[in-house]
Amino acid sequence: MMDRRELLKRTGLAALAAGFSAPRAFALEDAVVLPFDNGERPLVRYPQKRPMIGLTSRPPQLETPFSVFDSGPITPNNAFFVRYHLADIPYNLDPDKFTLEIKGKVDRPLKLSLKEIRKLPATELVAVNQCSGNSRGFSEPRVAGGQLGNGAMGNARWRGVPLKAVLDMAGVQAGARQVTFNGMDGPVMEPTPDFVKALDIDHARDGEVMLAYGMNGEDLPFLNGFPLRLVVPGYYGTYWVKHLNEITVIDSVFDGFWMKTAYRIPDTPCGCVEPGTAPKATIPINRFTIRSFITNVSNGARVKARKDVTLKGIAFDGGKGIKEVAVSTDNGTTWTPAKLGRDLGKYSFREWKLPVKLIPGAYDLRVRATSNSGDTQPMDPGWNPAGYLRNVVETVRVTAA
Ligand SMILES: Nc1nc2c(c(=O)[nH]1)N[C@H]1C(S)=C(S)[C@@H](COP(=O)(O)O)O[C@H]1N2
Ligand SMILES: [Mo]
Repeated sequence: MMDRRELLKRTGLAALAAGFSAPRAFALEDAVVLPFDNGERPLVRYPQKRPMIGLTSRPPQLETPFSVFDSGPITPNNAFFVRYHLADIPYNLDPDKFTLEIKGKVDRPLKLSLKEIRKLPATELVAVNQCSGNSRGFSEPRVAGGQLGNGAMGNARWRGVPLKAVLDMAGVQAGARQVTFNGMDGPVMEPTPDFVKALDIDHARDGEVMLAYGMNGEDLPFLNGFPLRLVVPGYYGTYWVKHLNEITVIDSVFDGFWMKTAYRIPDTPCGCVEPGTAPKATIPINRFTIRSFITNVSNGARVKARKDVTLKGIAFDGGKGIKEVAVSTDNGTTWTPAKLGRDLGKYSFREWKLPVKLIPGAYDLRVRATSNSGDTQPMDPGWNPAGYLRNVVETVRVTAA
């Protein structure tokens, strides 16, 4: 017998699947202009999402309108960005038939249903998910890849089970070196490599890496990985495999395309190289660089002169936690510490605010965060061929009048 809730859930999913296959799924509502050449983007509407900045439609890639980040430290599910590589997305998956397989160098290979996973002891963690290519559109010289503004990031409260718990159930064998993660999406054409990512075994068993089914108190939105995704706190989104159904423990270093060739950064202290040059050696991209943003005023805004104007925004890093956020209104000569908002954990956005009083004139407002380990943001952007790791001190130009 199917109860009412179950029925609603199923019909809801069917409607969702229909929404994705209907030609109207990609409807142009309006347009936005990101502040770089060729930055014109349509605002598009997808199931479970509010109008989002459309980058591509096959597969869907949606950027969060930046104003969303001024509405609080948690990014609403319906505004959370979407990134896919491959267009064969499992729109018709049946959560009742979904299984997660754990195999490879384990004593007891497992196949867990969603129900079984949801019965395991749950944990919650607030963490930022950010695409490696976030802000790539600002790279100078320009680089290939999705030309993103600053909206390929979001912060959510994730709920699920520690990956460690499931690996322990399966019994990782001696000699294990890495764990690979594969989701249900796949390439449309044979030669395109499937999207598979890997973590070192110790990282996979750190107790924080999570198999998440919940996001901000709801099921994951379909486009954010329903019914199960990997959450890798502090690490770039590329590791956060969606529609995750296959985990394999291996005794080697995984050499699939998306680890060995793609998503690599220069093996230099800054992860950057001389603009326009190729790195001599590369490593897989890993933890976020530290970043901060002003969210309540944007370029070209007019603010009241000779009155207290409260600037506010967000900061985050790869997991050391934010120690300080400071603001400069005089081109970086002096910096005033802002007041930090509630601490939602070291992987979360941290809100900040600061009242400033400006005499009439034009200003470059700058914001700079420092982490508990002393890492801070550079005044000049670093460059690498894929436009990764951008964390230059952001500037917002305003006029006080
Ligand atoms: N199955 C699957 N998972 C994936 C991807 C993908 O293409 N397929 N892209 C990854 C990348 S590069 C990013 S940035 C994040 C984005 O997560 P989101 O779409 O939920 O915002 O998903 C990751 N997980
Ligand atoms: Mo990404």
